[in-house]
Amino acid sequence: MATITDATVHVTCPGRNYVTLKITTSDGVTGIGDATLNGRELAVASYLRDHVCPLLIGRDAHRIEDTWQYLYKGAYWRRGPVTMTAIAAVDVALWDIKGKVAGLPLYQLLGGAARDGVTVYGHASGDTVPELLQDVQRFLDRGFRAVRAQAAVPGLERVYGQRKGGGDTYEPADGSLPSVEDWDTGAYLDFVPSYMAAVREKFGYGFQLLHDVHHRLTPIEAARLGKSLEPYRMFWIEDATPAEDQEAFDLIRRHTTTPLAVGEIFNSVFDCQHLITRRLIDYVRASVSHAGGVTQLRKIFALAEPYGVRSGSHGAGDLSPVSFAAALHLDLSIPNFGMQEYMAHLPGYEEVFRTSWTFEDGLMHPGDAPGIGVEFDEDAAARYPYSPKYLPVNRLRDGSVHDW
Ligand code: EZ4
Ligand code: CO
Repeated sequence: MATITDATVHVTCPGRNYVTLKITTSDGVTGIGDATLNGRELAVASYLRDHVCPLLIGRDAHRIEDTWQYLYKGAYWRRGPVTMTAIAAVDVALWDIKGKVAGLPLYQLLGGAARDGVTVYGHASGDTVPELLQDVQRFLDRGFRAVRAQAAVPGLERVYGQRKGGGDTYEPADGSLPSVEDWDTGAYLDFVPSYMAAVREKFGYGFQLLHDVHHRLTPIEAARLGKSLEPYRMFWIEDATPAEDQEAFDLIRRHTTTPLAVGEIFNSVFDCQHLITRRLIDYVRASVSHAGGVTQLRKIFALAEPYGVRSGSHGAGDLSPVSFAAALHLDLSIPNFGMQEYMAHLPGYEEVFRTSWTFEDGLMHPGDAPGIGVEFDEDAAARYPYSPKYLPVNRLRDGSVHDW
C-alpha cells in the first residue's frame, strides 16, 4: 500500500493566479491537482492547507473514491465552490498518481479513447464587427472547427468577452479591486444577431459557432435571444440566465431551438440533476476543478448520457493547465462528449506547467504521458508570487449592480 506522506499547496502567478496541490506518496510518486478559484484563490489554499492536507497524511493514495467520500461527507458541510474546488484538487492529484503508478495516461484508466481527439472552440472577439471577423478568420486559419464570437456592444464601455490586446486568452481578472463594467440588455439584444449574421455571411456554416451570454438575461429575454439567433445555427448559447433559478430554462426551452449550455459555476451533480433529467439543457459545462474533480464530473456526464445531454466543459484560462489536461482525458473517454472550451493560458505558464497535450486540425489530445501529463515546476512557481486579482463587477446605466 502506498500512503500519502506529504501534501503541499502552491500559489503562483505566472500572469494570473493558480493554486496547485501536490501530493507525495510513500513510494516517492507525486501527483498534482488544480485548486484555483478565480478571485478567491487564498480561501481554497487555506481550506486545503489548514483543513484537508493534515487529513490526507497516512491515507492509502489509491483509494480515490473513498477519499472523495471522506472529504465530502466527512466535513459535514457540503458543496459550495471552495469545498468542491479543494476536493477536486485532491481527486485530480490522486488520479495523476494512479496513472503514474500504472504507467498509463488517465484516459486509459477511464476506459480508453472513445474518439480520435477532443473538439475545442477558440475565443474570437472584437471591439468592432470587422475586428471580430478578422479574429474569427485567425481561428479558422489555424484549423479550429468551432469558434465563440463576442463583440463589444456599441455604446457600452466594456462587456464580457472583449479581449484586451492580442493572443488567445481572455483574462478578465485584474487589479487589487474589481473593475466596473457597464451593461444595457436592450442594446445587447438588438446588436448580437447582427454580428452573428455577419460571421455566417462571411464564413458560411462549415464550422460551429458559439456565444456566451454570461448570466445577463431574464428568462424571456433569453428566449428572445435564442429565437433571434436561430438563423445562424448556434452550437450553443451559454449561461443565458443565472442558473440558480433552474425553472427559467423551461421557459427558454419552450420558445427556441437554439441549444442551451450551462454549468461553469456548478459544483456538484445536484446542481445538474434537475436541468439534465428534465431535458432543459443540451450541454452541461461543469468543470473538473470546480465540480469535485474527475470522480464527480464523470458521474455528472454519466447522468447526462441517457437524457441526450452532452458535455461542454468549462476551459477558461483560470482553470490551470492541470485541470484543463484532466478535462481532456475525460473528454476523450466519455461517450457523450459535446465540445471543450479552450481559452489557452497567458504566455509564461509553460515555465511553471509543462504540458504534453497537442492541438491538430481543431482537435486536442491529452498525450500519452502517465497520469494527467502535466509537470509542475515548484522553483519556477516560487518566482511568481500571488498577486491579488479580482473579476469585474457589472452595473446597469442607472448604477444598479447586475450579473457579471
Ligand atoms: O468568466 O472563467 O466561458 N467562459 C467564461 C469565463 C469565466 C471565467 C471566470 O473566472 O465564462 O471567461
Ligand atoms: Co462562460
